[in-house]
Amino acid sequence: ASAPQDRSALGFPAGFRWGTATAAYQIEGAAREDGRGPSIWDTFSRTPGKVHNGDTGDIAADHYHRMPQDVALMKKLGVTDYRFSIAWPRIQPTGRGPALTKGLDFYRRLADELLDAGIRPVATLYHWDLPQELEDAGGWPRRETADRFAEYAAVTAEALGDRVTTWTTLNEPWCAAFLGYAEGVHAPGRTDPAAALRAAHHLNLAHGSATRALRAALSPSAEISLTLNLHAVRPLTGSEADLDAVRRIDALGNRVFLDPVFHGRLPDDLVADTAGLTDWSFVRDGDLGVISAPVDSLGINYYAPTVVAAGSHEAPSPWPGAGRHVRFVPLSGPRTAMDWPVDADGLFELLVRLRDELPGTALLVTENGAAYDDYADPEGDVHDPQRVAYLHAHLAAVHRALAAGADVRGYFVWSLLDNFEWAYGYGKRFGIVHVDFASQRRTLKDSARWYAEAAARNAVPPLD
Ligand code: GBH
Repeated sequence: ASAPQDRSALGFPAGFRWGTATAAYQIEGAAREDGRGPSIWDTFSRTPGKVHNGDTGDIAADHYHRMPQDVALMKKLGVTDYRFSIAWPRIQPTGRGPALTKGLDFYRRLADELLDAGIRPVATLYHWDLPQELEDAGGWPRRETADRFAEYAAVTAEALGDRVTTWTTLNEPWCAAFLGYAEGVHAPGRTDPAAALRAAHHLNLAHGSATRALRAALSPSAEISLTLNLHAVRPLTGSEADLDAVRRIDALGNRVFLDPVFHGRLPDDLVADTAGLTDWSFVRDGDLGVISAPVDSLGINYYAPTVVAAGSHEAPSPWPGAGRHVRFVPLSGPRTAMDWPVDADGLFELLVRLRDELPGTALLVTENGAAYDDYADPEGDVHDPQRVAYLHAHLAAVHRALAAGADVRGYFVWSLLDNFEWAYGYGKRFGIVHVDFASQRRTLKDSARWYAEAAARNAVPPLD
């Protein structure tokens, strides 16, 4: 279902940002160094049965000790931007109080290395590593966590704002709230749908309060953003019942964040659909005004579309209140090693929707990529033709969206390095750079060379 194969290169607008992305817990390791406190992912991954193979992020890709080498790799690839996350428990080990100099120093050095290499640092403040003490005090379902986040944002931006001018508050609050507190497959592993809805609101509030703090701490030209994993939801058929299933998943997967942040309102249908779980009285007067503080761009993470029909699915589920109304329909066709379908049209659909719904908002594809089983030839070169094809198809979809008038400013491949893939541990590899986790040796995959060519030409090269 994709456009006919274009044999020539697809040119992108001048200044298009070609980035790579990572997250602190997935690559840094050094979990007990320089005063870093425990996060909910340390606790979760060390709990037997939660993560594939008992893997943890204790060592991960050892990026904390190999950061200059990893930046040198990106310089070699010629990327313009690097999206990384800051580990909150390196800055405030308990989620409160003064910032640790050693923690800030690591990210200062990272930013300096990037700037020296001509790469723009794009810092995400929260990619899921909540300080454990804040979870013990109630976690995201508790309102105070949003206040703590705004303080963390302020101290971090004050320390790094001279070097880092592009900031993202949260990565994928949907995952933090619904995989973490409703389905329980991510930290902290709770299965309480009502708590997950509270978490979603407090993540929105955290985003808004942090945006306010960032504006106060940063120069007026700083770029402030939020990254959402928006769902490209499609109905199985055009029936009214299937369209209602789409509406429900769109509310719980997309509008629960888009409407408060961009329109200062809660979706009425979401409130109605979840009435059996909560009355939403945790939303206080003024909250929606805080949450809708203007942002400079929206980050979208896209992997695969979602097809739904009227029906039901079992608990625990990440979809509070939708269990008796929605059935998830597996898409046929090729799949990645995650068993996620490959369908670049979903990315096009999302970008065109945002073109229409959020005119004037710059868009960034802050994550896109695929896990595949790579293979090394006798010379040790790592080949990943399926990843190259995946990236090609999705960048072609971005190109089509640009031609259709979507204001897409950049694309960040997930991920620079093979890393700790959350509940899947080290079993799934998303990197364009292979990591041998025994030796910590990095090897460019074919996809890295292909992506470097795209960045160099500012165009997507044809597949051969
Ligand atoms: C991102 O989350 C994370 O930000 C990143 O840290 C992570 O490593 C990366 O993706 C890869 O997983 O079953 O076909 O409906 C991704 C969130 C939510 C995307 C579940 C895929 C299911 C696809 N994911 N979703 S499907």
